[in-house]
Amino acid sequence: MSSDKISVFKGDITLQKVDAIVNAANNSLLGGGGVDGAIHQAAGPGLLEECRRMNGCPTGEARITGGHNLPARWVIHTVGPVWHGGNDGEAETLAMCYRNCLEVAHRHGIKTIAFPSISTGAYGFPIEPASRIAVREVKSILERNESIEKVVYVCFNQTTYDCYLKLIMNY
Ligand code: AR6
Repeated sequence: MSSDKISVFKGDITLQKVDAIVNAANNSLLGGGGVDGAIHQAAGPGLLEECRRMNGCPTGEARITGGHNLPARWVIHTVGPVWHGGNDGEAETLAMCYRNCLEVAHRHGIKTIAFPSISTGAYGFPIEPASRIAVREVKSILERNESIEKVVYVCFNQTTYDCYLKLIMNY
């Protein structure tokens, strides 16, 4: 399903043929479970080697590496907030993840990018508010920035897919 430059896809982000895929990483950038584990698995050991040289990433920021064995040329790693009930600045930090990823993408001339649903797995951010933030932030940047041509939200399960789809259709 797509609305202008934004689309929603159900499946595995590691298979996306886009310029960059986003990784929902942790502060160490040294891999983990969920989408992070899947990306490292598909990219191969070269990704971990490159990540080791980055010295981690603060929450809300983004770092870029090559895609190694992935179809995507780049991986943009961001660290979402851990959900602590919602009064700990989680919403603003999650918004920063999307903004910083698109800022890094813009600086590298990336035109097509795929996002997973950051923070809504192991980090426990509820999907409804998280998807609203994801769509709001991306839309607002695309309105001001002509360089990014396509953003795909890659949803790994039906609930996540339904949430994003509803939001995209209502925009
Ligand atoms: N493609 C797309 N989405 C996926 C994939 C995949 N292959 N695999 C899982 N997801 P999570 P977080 C979805 O837990 O909440 C890691 O251990 C998943 O269903 O991957 O930001 C890191 O190292 C969910 O909807 O990321 C951190 O320690 C979404 O991706 C921590 O987890 C995010 O779930 C980060 O937690």
